[in-house]
Amino acid sequence: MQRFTISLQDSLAQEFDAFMARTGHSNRSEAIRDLLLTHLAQQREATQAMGPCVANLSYVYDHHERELAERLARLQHAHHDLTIATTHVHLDHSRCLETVMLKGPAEQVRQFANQLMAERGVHHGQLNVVMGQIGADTHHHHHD
Ligand code: NI
Repeated sequence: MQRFTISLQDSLAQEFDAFMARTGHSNRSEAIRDLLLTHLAQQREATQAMGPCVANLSYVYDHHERELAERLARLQHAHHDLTIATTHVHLDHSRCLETVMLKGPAEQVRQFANQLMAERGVHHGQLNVVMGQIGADTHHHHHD
């Protein structure tokens, strides 16, 4: 066990206390530990994990941006093996929100997601990866 001393700005400390109250943490060390574990697991899955996964990619873009909508569609067609479905929402007269559901090897899913998010005019990109082969468990399920 190692001990750290952490310095926080007052505003961040207040936000942290509010987070603890909201989530029912009464112990600061425990709350920090939970945050750290969650974040590190997300980081690992977002950057390193290999093997089968499903993932959800969301981003916002301006459809007035030159040929961007077409470039995004072209990229998704080029990776149709990874793209399960795309939902497109017209947020206002210029901005669109797209959510792309992906399935495949995590390294390929990540690479494709990064490619989409790197397109100029794509903002607020966020990838949520769930590791594991979906539907390949060997348990006996009874669906009634
Ligand atoms: Ni739109």
